[in-house]
Amino acid sequence: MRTIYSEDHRLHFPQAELSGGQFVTPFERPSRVEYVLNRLRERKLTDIVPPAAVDMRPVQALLDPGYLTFLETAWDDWKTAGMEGEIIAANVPARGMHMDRIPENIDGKVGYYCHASETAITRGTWTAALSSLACAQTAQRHVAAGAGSAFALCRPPGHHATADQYGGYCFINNAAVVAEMFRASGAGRVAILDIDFHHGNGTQSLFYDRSDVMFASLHGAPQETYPYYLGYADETGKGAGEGFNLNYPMTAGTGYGAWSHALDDAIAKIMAWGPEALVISLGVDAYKEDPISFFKLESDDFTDAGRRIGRMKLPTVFCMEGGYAIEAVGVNTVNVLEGFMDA
Ligand code: OKP
Ligand code: ZN
Repeated sequence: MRTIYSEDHRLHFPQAELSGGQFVTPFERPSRVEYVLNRLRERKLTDIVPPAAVDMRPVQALLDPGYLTFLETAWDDWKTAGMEGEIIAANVPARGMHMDRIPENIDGKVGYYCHASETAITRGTWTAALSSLACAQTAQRHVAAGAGSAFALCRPPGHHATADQYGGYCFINNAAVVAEMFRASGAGRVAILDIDFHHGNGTQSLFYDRSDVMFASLHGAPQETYPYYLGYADETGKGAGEGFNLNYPMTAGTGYGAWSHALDDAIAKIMAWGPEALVISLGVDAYKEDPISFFKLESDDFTDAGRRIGRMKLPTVFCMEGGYAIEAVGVNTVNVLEGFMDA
């Protein structure tokens, strides 16, 4: 399986993340990717290529143009306004306030376009987010051209980003753009399966009223973990999209028995629908040692999960999402890919 990778991800590394009332080194840091690259090479998965130039057309169709302009210009506007530090949202439109009037002041704009203040924007964030997107797009073209599968080593991740909000370390929803590109390249039905520990709220929101893209997510229950305000099992889609959104929230301590049961259920429902392409939001933070998550998967479980996904025998693009037990991220990620190829 080919990996698409750009070193431009390094341009996004905020000094700090707000966590538990302290500023800490961000969990989502560049070294995560180094561990994945090293493990790929160790396992002789050495077909690692840079992405082609990003194509903004499918992105503009899916996301809010004002949001994209905001991301592109936020750093300059922030500095022009005399701000000393990195961009962190301090004010957000809350209950009882206007949800649809965009402030002129950059500090206000930041809150309008952000849903979680742990995520900072830096000078290089936009370039890094575009390089992450470019990896996903190049992987999609490779698979649409008949490759069978590809691994987009995306960083920063994407599944929490909506049409007009960043947060949860995500800025542009790579997996959603890939699904949209599969549709544009002729696939009538596309499934997105999100196995990251966190609910893919951004992906869900982007396709919630659509019947051409099915979204299934296995994740920590929103009562207990980020993103807190979305990801319940009764969110099944709306309008034409009713029945095309599948959430599998699971409680703290969930191990591979219950998790793989949910995975099998999601896979069965996806296969019964008959999609022509599959996008995997590949986070490995369901791992037992993950510092910000609470599932109990072992490294070998990721191989088994990859095998189950491989048995779907669908053209598949893997988009890297989370995983913060840094030294294990490479092994766990590559285990999924090897299980997939071994199916
Ligand atoms: C992104 B992805 C740490 C809290 C972190 C945000 C988690 C974002 C996860 N104190 N909250 O889905 O792996
Ligand atoms: Zn996650």
